[in-house]
Order: sequence, then C-alpha cells, then structure tokens
Amino acid sequence: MTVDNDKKKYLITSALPYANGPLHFGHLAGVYLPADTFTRHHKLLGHNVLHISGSDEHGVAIMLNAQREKRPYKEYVDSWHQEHKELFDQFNVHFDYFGQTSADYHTKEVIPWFTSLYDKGLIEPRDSQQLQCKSCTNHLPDRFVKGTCYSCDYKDARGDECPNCGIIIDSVKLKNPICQICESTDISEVTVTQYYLLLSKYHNEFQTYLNSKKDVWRKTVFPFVQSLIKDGLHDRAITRDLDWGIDVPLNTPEAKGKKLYVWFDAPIGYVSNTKQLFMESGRDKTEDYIKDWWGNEDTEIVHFIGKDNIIFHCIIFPCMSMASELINPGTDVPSNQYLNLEGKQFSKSAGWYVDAKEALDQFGSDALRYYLFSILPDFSDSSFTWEGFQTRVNGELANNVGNLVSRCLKFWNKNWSDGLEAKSFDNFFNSKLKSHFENSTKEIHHYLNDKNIKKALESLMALSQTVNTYFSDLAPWAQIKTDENAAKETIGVTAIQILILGILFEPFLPELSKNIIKLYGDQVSDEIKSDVYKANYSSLKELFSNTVKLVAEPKVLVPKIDKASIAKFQESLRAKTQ
Ligand code: B3M
Ligand code: ZN
Repeated sequence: MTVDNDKKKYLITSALPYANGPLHFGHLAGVYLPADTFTRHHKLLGHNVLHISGSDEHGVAIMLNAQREKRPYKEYVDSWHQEHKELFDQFNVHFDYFGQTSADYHTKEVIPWFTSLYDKGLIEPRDSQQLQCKSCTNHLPDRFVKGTCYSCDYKDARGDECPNCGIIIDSVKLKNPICQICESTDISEVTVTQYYLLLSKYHNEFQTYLNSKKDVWRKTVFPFVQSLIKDGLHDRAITRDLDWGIDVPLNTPEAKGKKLYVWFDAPIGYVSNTKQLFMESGRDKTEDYIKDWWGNEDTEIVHFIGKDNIIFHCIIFPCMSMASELINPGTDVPSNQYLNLEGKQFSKSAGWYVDAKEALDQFGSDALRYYLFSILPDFSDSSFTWEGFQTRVNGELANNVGNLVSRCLKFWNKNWSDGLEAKSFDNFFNSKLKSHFENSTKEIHHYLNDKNIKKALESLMALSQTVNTYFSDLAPWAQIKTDENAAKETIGVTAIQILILGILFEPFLPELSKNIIKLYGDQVSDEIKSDVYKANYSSLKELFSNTVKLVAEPKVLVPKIDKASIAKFQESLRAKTQ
C-alpha cells in the first residue's frame, strides 16, 4: 500500500539521556536540537510525527553515583529525570513523550522482547570470566572496574570501553584493575553464568538489512558499521549480577538475582514510551503503537544519536527488533560526531564544562540554539568557543535578523501606525522575490529532509541576507522624503518577507519565530503558518489584501552578547587550565 505523502508517519527518537548527571552542549548539539528541528519541520509539513525519548535509568554508572551520594537509586534517577526535563523545556526541545526506564510500564514492555528471543533460541546461558573484588566482595562488571587499556595503554580505561581508543573492553583483560567501589586492587577472576544474545546466529539476516542502508546512512556511519562486523557478529552478554535493573524473566536457577544489561532494555524505551503516550492520551483507542507505528512498513523510524551509540542502534537493536519480530528496525540513524568545548572534550569531573542552565538563564534559547546549530558536529567534530558564540550571534543573528526586523517594523510603526493599505504589499506576490522565497524554501526543506540541519539554517540565513539587501538598497528612509508610496511599498514588501522568515525560523529558533509572528497579531493563524511554511502564499495574500496594522512595537528580538556577559564563563574555564 502506498501512503499519501501528507499522511506519512515519522517516529523520531532521541537517545535516552542517562539520569546520571548534567547534560552539556555536546548532548544538545549532538542529539536533541537536531531531532527537535527535524520533528518541528515534519509537523509543519503536516506529517504524522512522534518525537520520543526519556531517561535511561539503569546501569552501573548510575549505581556507582547513587551509592556515592548515599541515595536510593530510584530517588537518584527521578531527580535527574526532572532536571533534564526542565532543561529541555527551557531549550524549547519538545518531546511527545519523555518517559523513564525505571517505570513499571517499561519493564512490562521489555519482558516479551527477552522471551521472544529466548524462545527462538537466540538467548542462552553461558559461563564467562568476570572480576571480583576480594576486599569488598562485589562482582565488577562494566564500570565497576577501571584499569589500563590492553590495546592503547591508556590508564583510565573502564571495564566496558576505553574512552581513549574506543575499543569495547573485556574487563578480565584490563591491566592493573582497580575496584571502583572500594578502590582496592586486590581483584580476582571468577567464573559466572550470564545470558548471551547469540548475534552470531543472525549474521546473514543482519547483512541483508545492512546492505539496504548503503545509500541511506551517513558516510560517517555506514562504513563504520561495516568495519565493526567484518569478522562477523559476536555474541554478547545481556545480563549482569546487580541489584538495580530489570529482572531476567526466567524461573531458572541461573537467572536468579540477575538483571538485564542496561543496553538491552534502554532502546526498548523508545517503544515503551510510545505505548505509554498512547495509553495516557487515549490514542490507544484508535491507534495501535505497534501495528500503526513501530511495525508499520510506511513509518520512517529515525534515531538521533551520538557516535558512541552507533553499535547499539545500527547493529544490536536492529537485530533484536528483526529477530524478535516485534517491531521494524530503524530506517535512518543520523549519528553525530562530538562537540568539544574550547578545543577540549567536555568533562564534568575535570570541571571542563558549561552549566547549560546557567548559560540559558543568561542568553536565552535563541542565541544558544543558533550558535549550536551553526557549529553542529554533524559530519566532523567541532568546538564551542565563547568568542565564536559572541561573534556569530552578534554578527549573524542579531545583525541579519534582529536588526532587520526592528529597523523595518519600527519605521512602519513610526510613520504609518494606522496601518498600510493592500497596495503596499501587493508587489511581493508578483515579484521575483516570491519565486526566490519559493526556491529557498525548497532548498531549506531539501536539507532538512536530509537531516542536514546546519546547511538548512545556512540557507535560511542566506535568504535573510537577501531581504537585508533588498531593504538597504531601496532605503525607505530616503524614499519617504520624495515618494511616500514607494517607501510604503518597500516597508510592506519587506514586512511580508520578514513574516515569512519568521515562520521559516520555527524549526530552528521557535522562540524568535513566535516573537516575530506575534508582531503581526492573531490574524496569522496556524493554517496560514503551515501554508507559508510550504511556500504556498495564497492565504497570506488574502491576509494582506486589507489594511494591516502592526499590533506591537518591536522590542529587541536578538539582544547583542557583550564581552562582560561571556567573561564570567570564560573565566571559570581559565581557572581550570591553571
Ligand atoms: N543512555 C546515552 C549515552 O550513551 C545512552 C543512550 C541510550 S539510547 C537507547 O550517553
Ligand atoms: Zn572493592
């Protein structure tokens, strides 16, 4: 069955942030901002879209930190969950649902995945070697142990991966292991039974899926995945001996006391959170979260992630999805590279980070979103610098957009506060400008459809530059002295272009967009917005076929960033380098 394109479905997911510490600009630029923009774009196009995410609340790293703070696990993750939700709100990152993996509804959704894979013979118990601390007697999977990497000799490698060379670590092979619970180095190797996901049995099916992604996945993703599986898919342990997580749903003696590995349950969070959205909103009465969405051939499933999550979203979760026959595997995985801070990796523990909340309180979401989009690490790593932030916001957003809006609309209000007649606007609709807007809109949409958010915003900024040139070349402040009608027309035609720019800004800078549209009053309905977003200007033409009055005096839409306001952020970083 083919779907009417307007009804196309998009399931957009953003990697579930760990409920285990503050989010920094790298997370925002790498995952949440591009996903938010992509979602807003498709919603404006009238598509059927869901943006799903939530907190990832299991795993050893969370346990260690909760233990250090002497807080119950649930209380610990709940507080980070709340904190992240508030930050996303402030940043105008909107989710249709933002759930929690420690919730009962999530456990209920995970169980059939395990059972289905187990029943199909793709999960089995096996003996494996693991480290145990002789001093505190704890088993030491994943991040419960650190040591020297056996591949690159990096001193601070974790039991699950080496942050320096990126290999997945087999913890028993770590050199000089140290217990992360009591810091003891008195560690021995023991044999434990764990359940393994037998990915090696699924190689051929996976290869077929992977082949179909050659021209879909990014050039930074596809070859990397190919290289990861060049000597076949490896079986992986999916259980741990822990006391926080989802119980292995089996009544066997081996299963006793074991929990599912965090990376087994976390991606299922996309599905459980969709179901929960439907249950809470009553949508479950008319739509089925699997049949109509996750299992629907016509749904595009798009996972926004950072590059360290590729193996899970491009290999393991697709295998789990196809092999369990519960949902379809992802369509696209726009994985981003890393964002650094002033050239170095963000690190909360080393103090090399910016408190995103503090920055938001100071600068607001438009300025930060704008700069983060302009340095988006989509195809290569990039770096956030405070100087860059100031230069680009002031030189581009404040100059090309903020100033343009206030110069034009203030001039309008000052000279014709009773309104401008239809004939002042008319020329836009017969002009070359209109087709220029149509073409630019096409280009912006093309980039957005491609998840190339940085380029899309560059096109939009180029468009705003042409409006600036139009306005400055005609110089209404000179025209008004000799030909008032000509000045009225310059203002009218520029004002229409500004309104269209305002609407096109919505997916990128929703706050700025709202503030621009607001100046034109309630008459700019959602219907007009969505028409204009699609470069259909007939309802706009109707609106401007009467006398139009501005409803508000434009205030400063994009405040300039001054040296003093970034100095304190720079200072706190400088203190770290001394
Ligand atoms: N919790 C995010 C991270 O690696 C991880 C993503 C899970 S997505 C299912 O920071
Ligand atoms: Zn110990």
